[in-house]
Amino acid sequence: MGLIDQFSEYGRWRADAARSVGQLRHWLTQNEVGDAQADLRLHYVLDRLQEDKLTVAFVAEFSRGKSELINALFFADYGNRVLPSSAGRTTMCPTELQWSDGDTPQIRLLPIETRAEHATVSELKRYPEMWSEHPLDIESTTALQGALARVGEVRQVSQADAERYGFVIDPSGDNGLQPDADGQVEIPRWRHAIIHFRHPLLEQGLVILDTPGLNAIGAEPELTLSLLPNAHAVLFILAADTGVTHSDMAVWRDYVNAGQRRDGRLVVLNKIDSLWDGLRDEARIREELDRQTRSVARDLKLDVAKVFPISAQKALLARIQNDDALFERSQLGMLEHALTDQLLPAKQQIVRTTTLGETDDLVRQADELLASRQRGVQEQLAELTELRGKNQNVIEYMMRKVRSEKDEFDAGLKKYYAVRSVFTNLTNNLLGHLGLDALRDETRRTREAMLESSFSRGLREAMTGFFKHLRGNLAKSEDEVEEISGMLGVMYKRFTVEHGLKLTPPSGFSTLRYAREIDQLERAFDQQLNNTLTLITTEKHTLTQKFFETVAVQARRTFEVANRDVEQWLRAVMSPLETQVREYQLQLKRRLESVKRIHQATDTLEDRIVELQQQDQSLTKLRAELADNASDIHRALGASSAPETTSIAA
Ligand SMILES: Nc1nc2c(ncn2[C@@H]2O[C@H](COP(=O)(O)OP(=O)(O)OP(=O)(O)O)[C@@H](O)[C@H]2O)c(=O)[nH]1
Ligand SMILES: [Mg+2]
Repeated sequence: MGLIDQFSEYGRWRADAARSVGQLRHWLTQNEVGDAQADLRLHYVLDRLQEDKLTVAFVAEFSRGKSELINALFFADYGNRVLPSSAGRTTMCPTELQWSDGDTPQIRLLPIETRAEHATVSELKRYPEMWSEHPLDIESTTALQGALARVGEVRQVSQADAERYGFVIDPSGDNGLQPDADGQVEIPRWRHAIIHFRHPLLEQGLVILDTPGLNAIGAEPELTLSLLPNAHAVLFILAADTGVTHSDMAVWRDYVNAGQRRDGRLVVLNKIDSLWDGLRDEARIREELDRQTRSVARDLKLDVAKVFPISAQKALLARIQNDDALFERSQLGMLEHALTDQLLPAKQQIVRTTTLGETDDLVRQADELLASRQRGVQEQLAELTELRGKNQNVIEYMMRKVRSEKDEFDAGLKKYYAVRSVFTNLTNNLLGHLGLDALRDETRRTREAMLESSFSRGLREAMTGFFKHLRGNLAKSEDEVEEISGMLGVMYKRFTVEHGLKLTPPSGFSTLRYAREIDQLERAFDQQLNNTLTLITTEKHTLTQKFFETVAVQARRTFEVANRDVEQWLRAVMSPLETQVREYQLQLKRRLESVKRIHQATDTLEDRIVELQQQDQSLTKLRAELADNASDIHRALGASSAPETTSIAA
């Protein structure tokens, strides 16, 4: 199956999953089993299923064929090159290709001048007025090519301006931009491009990130600190006619291999057609190709199976001309397989696990509620059946019994409310440490410290302090989470043992994930800092501050997620207990009333028994429907077993 087919299948899979989750949500509301909380959680699950993006980034030194490979993989249907690809530097700014419902076809360009300010690209995405927007004419391939060629536009500026935008100048041209005779340098006109383009793959949530060659990459820290580490797959491209050069190695080391994650990284050895010189025979060509592939694997310290020799240009040509033999020879098919085999299943597994984590939990809660309702009904039935033919005295005894049970429970409730206020205090502490206010203060402090220090040691100290502070806050949060967990555990146990509520012990929560993200961010930052140590001090300063702004945005993202997760966890651990306590109170009241009524008129006893039997049956039916809903979701997501539910005799 081709990439397009696999991806549309993945899109259908998500749509099916969303449909089944939607059904559960509808059913819970209709039967009044869920609460507002559960509804909100399912709403988030649906949101996530609907706008699930998958980013594939293409990274290489200039002219290795990134844009050509994107054309061959995704845009051959247009019968021509869609993205500009030519000798020399073509793509001058990072370019995202994407499509969401409601978009109009257009190219949005962020002027390079915005680099003079502190704002990062992801922040600027929220301000449309900062971008230059141009509609795309998708009917005409030529018009489309013309519009997309804008990602290659350049400008001449003074050296001072170029430095203000974070570019490095080097008169020799080896380690930076080389000034021309008039002292001007050429820089990209745009800082970032977003192309909204309707394409089956992009509609399903694929985001393609094309990047420019090394020099331009080097100046935009956001790529290395945020865009690339967050991509689901990174394709690193080399060319067979140049081999692995020094600057290829630098790109690999600093931009592809820098982070912790090694999965989803594929190496492409492009332009293998340069070996088809018409002089060598097939066997010799194959030998040469094997040799090159092995040597690339050795240089990059990779398994040979991770290196894919291809010809992007011939693959594009073959697809346009429907030439199967040429496509076969281009070997693009193997790269496509690797992409679909590794990328989609891994992504699908994550979506599956997070979706089921939520739905299974909610189904279990709903079933616990129904089960406890049913237990209540069955107990009443048993009591009333016993009462058949018994005299007033016995009924009075029953009433006293229920009353004393109720009193006991009320006493338990008092303790529960006391503990709950302690819980609220602990929660406030937790949110204080994890909160965004604390983070904002620390970010401001670090930024000021960096501005004041004039030596690289000071810069480094300020940053080390920043990361240490964040980790400290995470550690404190972890302690508070533990305290809350412990307290809840005791409370859950009390209600289970003393009052017979059926509660699954609360699940734990760990901040380890966020601490890891912060560690990774610090490592990436250190790497960046080491790369800039060779620069003169003023440049180092501006660059480091730019890095820091990106780091701050990434850190805030991590903390935002941590906050959302911890709030969801707090609700998830509290709400089953609250729901069950409320439910139990209601049952006691109902039992008391029913015995009272019988006390007043023993002749309604038989009617009441019939009524309870009907309630019991309809609860059994509801629980079966709920289980059906859950299995539907499991089936749609392609997970084998249905979730466990409490079994009680119906
Ligand atoms: N022979 C041959 N040439 C190729 C192949 N793939 C790309 N090229 C050529 O290599 C040149 C550079 O290709 P691009 O796609 O522009 O490379 P890029 O990596 O996007 O380069 P920048 O955008 O400048 O960073 C173009 O002239 C392509 O036609 C290939 O498989 N074989
Ligand atoms: Mg390009």
